[in-house]
Amino acid sequence: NKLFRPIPGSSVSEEGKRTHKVTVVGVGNVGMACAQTILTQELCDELALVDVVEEKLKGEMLDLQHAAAFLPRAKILADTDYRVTADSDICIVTAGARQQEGQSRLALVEKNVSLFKKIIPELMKHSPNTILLVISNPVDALTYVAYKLSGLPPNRVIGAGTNLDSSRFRWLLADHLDVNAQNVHGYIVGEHGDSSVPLWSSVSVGGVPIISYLKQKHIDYSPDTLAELHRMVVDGAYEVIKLKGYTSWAIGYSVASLVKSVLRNQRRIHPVSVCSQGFHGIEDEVCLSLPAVIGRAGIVSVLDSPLTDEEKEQLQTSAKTLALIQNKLDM
Ligand code: 6V0
Repeated sequence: NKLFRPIPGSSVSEEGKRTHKVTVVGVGNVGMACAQTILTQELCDELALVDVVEEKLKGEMLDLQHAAAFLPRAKILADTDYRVTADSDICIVTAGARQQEGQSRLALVEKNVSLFKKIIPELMKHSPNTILLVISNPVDALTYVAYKLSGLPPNRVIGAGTNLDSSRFRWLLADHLDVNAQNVHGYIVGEHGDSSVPLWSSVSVGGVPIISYLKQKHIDYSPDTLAELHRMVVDGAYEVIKLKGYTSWAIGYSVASLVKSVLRNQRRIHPVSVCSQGFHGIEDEVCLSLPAVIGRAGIVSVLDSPLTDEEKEQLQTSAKTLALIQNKLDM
């Protein structure tokens, strides 16, 4: 290549100077939504894709590579061999079975645990210092499985958890109040699924704590209305799956937001699935979502939010539901 020549005497080797490498395992609807959101947000300069279906994998790689003139520069690699993932800063696992219409996330557990037994050791072999970001469902049980199989410290294993549920929650409230969802702060914690818990006591809009505001102004609100709003969050994924067969865009953005917090050391607070034993009276060794500060080290810390007795009780019930499933896992 004689078109470009270095200035004589300069040293321009970029060997070992790569900044960010992200791996996505599973190039289905969710994996590709994550990949494309990460690329458009310029979060990595190397993206490795892995799947077991070779043709689809290569097709997805080429399709993304063909957008090179319209995307920030990134090297896009794909292979069924995990060597392609070497030295990844983050490995996002989206591989596995997904829910069919009406099926609960927990029904997927056995199949996806057996996939994780193959995937996680391979990722660790090639990127022993990575941060694992678990997306496959049931995400809490699989975050626990990934934590156990990887041997990583608990701060380096993150489950996407209720990051998405909380966005659905904030969107519903924002839509109702006709304001921007980014000015609505509210967390859904616990299981990413049917036993999740809305932390109503800490919901605030523009800094105004909503429940105490309503009480102070003697504005009537019925607990049924709040319960209905939470039910809409829980049913959100079922509704999308019924309508289009799978969910993809919102989880893609949720994952890109987590990747950004890690790789840019943003220290933003996200509700994500973490080892929660010891928080809020949770006795079992389970992974479930709690608001956590996320930065370059992964989970920097967990926010010990003051919960009402009712919220604490619901969270402990969610933990028990997950412990029952985890105790039955064949690991
Ligand atoms: P999909 O479109 O069926 O894609 C799954 C992909 O995994 C396919 O391309 C498979 O070939 C691939 N795959 C299967 N086995 C392996 C293996 N051993 N190694 C590598 N790749 C493999 O499913 P979709 O992308 O819709 O969903 C993926 C997972 O994400 C499912 O478990 C969903 O339930 C889960 N989701 C989790 C969400 C969350 O908030 N945590 C949200 C949405 C979906």
